[in-house]
Amino acid sequence: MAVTLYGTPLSPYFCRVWFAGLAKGLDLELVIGPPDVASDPNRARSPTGKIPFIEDGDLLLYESEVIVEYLEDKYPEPSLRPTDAAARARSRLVSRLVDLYLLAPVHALVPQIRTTPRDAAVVAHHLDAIKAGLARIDDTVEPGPWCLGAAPTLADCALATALWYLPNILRHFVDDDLRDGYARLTPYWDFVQGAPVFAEAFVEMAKTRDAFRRDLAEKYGAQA
Ligand SMILES: N[C@@H](CCC(=O)N[C@@H](CS)C(=O)NCC(=O)O)C(=O)O
Repeated sequence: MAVTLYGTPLSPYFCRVWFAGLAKGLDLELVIGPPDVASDPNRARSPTGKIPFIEDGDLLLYESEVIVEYLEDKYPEPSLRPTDAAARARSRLVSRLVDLYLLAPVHALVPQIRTTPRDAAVVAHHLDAIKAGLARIDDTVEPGPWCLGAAPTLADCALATALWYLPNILRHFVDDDLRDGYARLTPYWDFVQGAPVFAEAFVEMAKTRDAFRRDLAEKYGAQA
């Protein structure tokens, strides 16, 4: 029986699990909810009220990083874990940096999107944190061409999806692409957005994003 994954391609956490399934060649059954997560009725089944979560028989599991580790344990081959302990720790470190030092400050900006007037100090604080997070990740990865070498790891599932997601929020605050200008991260982003294994997923993610932006434009006009 297939593992069922709930969420939306607009969520970087959902996409992390989706990408892990793709990189492992797993046939995950996707249950796609509305891009506006607040209106997703499936959230009621998740203990945290958040997506993503998976169902695998009787097991309901949530938290994206825990889910991808579960998929690794259940389906060890092909492995998305580096073989030696130090490299494996670095892969986990990249995922942790993405969660705590990149996506956390990105999401902290969300309440400011439609606040008028915005709190300039709060916005500046979170933008600085995002830049610091990107710099830390840039120091940590070693693309070759995947973010930690010749083969994809769980770090790629976290990082590629977070990098894709950034402009969805940051376009409200900065004109520049904050992914530009890094010695390792920028060429990595160039590589991974063209990686054949994720190509169809990136197309679906862009379609979902564009449809959502059209909805927002109807609702909020120029401020969408
Ligand atoms: N740490 C969680 C974060 C999940 C998360 O924040 N999901 C968002 C969508 S991107 C959500 O469901 N938000 C709804 C809410 O917080 O009410 C994970 O890694 O799965």
